[in-house]
Amino acid sequence: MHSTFLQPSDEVAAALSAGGPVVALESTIISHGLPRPRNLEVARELEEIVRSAGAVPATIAVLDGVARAGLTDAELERVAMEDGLRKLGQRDLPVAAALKASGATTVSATSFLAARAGIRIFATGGLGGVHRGWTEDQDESADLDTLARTRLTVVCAGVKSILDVPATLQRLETRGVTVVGYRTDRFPGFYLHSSGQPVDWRIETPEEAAAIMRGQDALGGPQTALVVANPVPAEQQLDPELHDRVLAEALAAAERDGVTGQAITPFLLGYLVEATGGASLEANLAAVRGNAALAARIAVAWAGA
Ligand code: PSU
Ligand code: MN
Repeated sequence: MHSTFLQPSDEVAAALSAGGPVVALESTIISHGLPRPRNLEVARELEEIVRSAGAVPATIAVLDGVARAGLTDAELERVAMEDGLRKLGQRDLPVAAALKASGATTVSATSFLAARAGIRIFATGGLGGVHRGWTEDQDESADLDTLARTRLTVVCAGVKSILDVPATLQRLETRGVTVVGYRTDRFPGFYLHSSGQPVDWRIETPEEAAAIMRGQDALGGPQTALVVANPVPAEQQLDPELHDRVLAEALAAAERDGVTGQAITPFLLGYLVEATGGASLEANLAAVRGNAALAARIAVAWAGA
């Protein structure tokens, strides 16, 4: 990719060349995953969380055909508020570049761009994955494929609970993506503290994450990601009974309205926010805040290593 397509901010470029801690943040959660105007507050808050833990935030988005890593406040506002902003997966990036389009980047596009920029740690809410009903429509997020061939650490609250979580975990295993639970033996459930699925490895500290990253590099082999699955605290999770009931309604509504493709994830998340009276939003935000904080601590441990 030509260097003029990917432009880190001066602050991010300086931190990277000094070997300092940097955390990539994605923008689709801001533009398509959260309601306005709260999304803009959240975008700013996540950057602040990263800063207060001693790392430099690099929110990634494509603006007028240029991929930026590290946004000004005016650019952050565009991502949060601009109508018609596209949702860009990795495969959409060359088109956005060629057509000078603007768009928010998903986990797949953000991971790809972060790695290209030299950023090793990335925080998000929940990964995309294998959708329920995949035997019918083969809908599997490009997030999984990118993580199978990108050397990056992503801190997340598991995968979105709107997905087929066991199938997604199987795919991560098949594709060779390393997964560890952060202070948990259960894979997190995005809005829920636990998905009910086990996770094979458990770590207790950011330093252990950094040590695994060194191990990845020392071993060589395929450039796979490390997923650090960090659950939302149990006291901030969505009530599981409410979650299950409203999610069933949301899935039925998506089916009835014929929602498919890129629209399905924003549709389901939006439905949950409405139907839980904002409770799912609070759980989602608690998860993302925790992930940004942990990612910053891992970045600090990694930079000091
Ligand atoms: N995490 C959240 N909210 C979101 C997302 C992640 O808390 O909206 C976004 C990410 O950008 C992820 C995308 O890559 O949802 C998955 O979309 P799809 O299922 O269409 O691949
Ligand atoms: Mn999809």
